[in-house]
Amino acid sequence: MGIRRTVQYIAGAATTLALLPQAALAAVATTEAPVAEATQAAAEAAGGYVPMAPTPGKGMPVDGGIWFQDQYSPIGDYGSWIHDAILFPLITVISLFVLLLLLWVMVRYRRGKNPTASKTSHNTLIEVIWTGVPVLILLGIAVPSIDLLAKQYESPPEDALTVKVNGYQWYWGYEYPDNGGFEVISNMLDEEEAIARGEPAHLAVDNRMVVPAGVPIRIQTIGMDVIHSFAVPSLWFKLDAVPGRLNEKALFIKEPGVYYGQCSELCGVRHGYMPIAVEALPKEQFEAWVLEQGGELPGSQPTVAASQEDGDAEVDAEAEVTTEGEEPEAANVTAA
Ligand SMILES: [Cu+2]
Repeated sequence: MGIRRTVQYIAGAATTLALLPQAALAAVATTEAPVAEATQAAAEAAGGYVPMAPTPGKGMPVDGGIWFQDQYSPIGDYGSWIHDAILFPLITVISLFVLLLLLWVMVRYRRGKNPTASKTSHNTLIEVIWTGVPVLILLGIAVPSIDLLAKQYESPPEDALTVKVNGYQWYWGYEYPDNGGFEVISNMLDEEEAIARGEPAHLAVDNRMVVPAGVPIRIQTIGMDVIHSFAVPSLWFKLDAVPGRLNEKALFIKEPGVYYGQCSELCGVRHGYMPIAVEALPKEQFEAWVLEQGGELPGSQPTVAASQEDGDAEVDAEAEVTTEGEEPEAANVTAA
């Protein structure tokens, strides 16, 4: 009866796993978007910022995926290495070993084959082994995992670029205190528009969090109403955004790309509709984007526009940022 139950349970669990709505999450848009491409080409010719087209499968979930997403940060490489090279092989070997022992006991010592049971109750050697070996295994796991934990808490270097991530019900705001303090408001695109732009549904946003690749970044998170959590799986990044508390964590993105994530703390009815899209650009392109948003570069003269018209230019620039994009009303919709 026990075995049958176990088999039923395993079969049930396997079915549940297979039916997980991976497809729903990984609705990677493969549709070509000629209109979007034409617009992109035109804007590129004009030298302006154009949202980068995502690479299918990079920085986003994939159909049927049950493994970690490919990692694009050094800490992500290390973390997934611990999983792939240490934890996963180890649990596989231990599970198979225990399964073999169970099968061996069930067959070799069944009543028919072994009518007179042994009265042995102690065996010092075996007891020392089955205590010592697990201790060594746990110590072996503890060393790299505590190391990973410590690395995840390492402070960003002093010259890191600061991006302040504000969690709102139910959208994100990205503030750039090192670049004049402008804020980019980021709302989810609806499904048709995301697919039309060649982006994954439910993950694409109107205005992305744009950052430089290959330089250290200091992410600060805060909740403006309730607790949210800023999480991007392919960057091995998750940090809660708590009201009244500024959390800080280092982020380093190895290469340019678009990396998607989601709010990972239940924050209300539209918790599932406040995705994150991080666009990492080469440093010069990032700086061009900052100037285009009306921001300034640290250590440099104020931008031409700002020096010409003083305060007015900055106010205008900020207003432009927050209302930019074709769907500014999305913010109102979510707030209603
Ligand atoms: Cu949230």
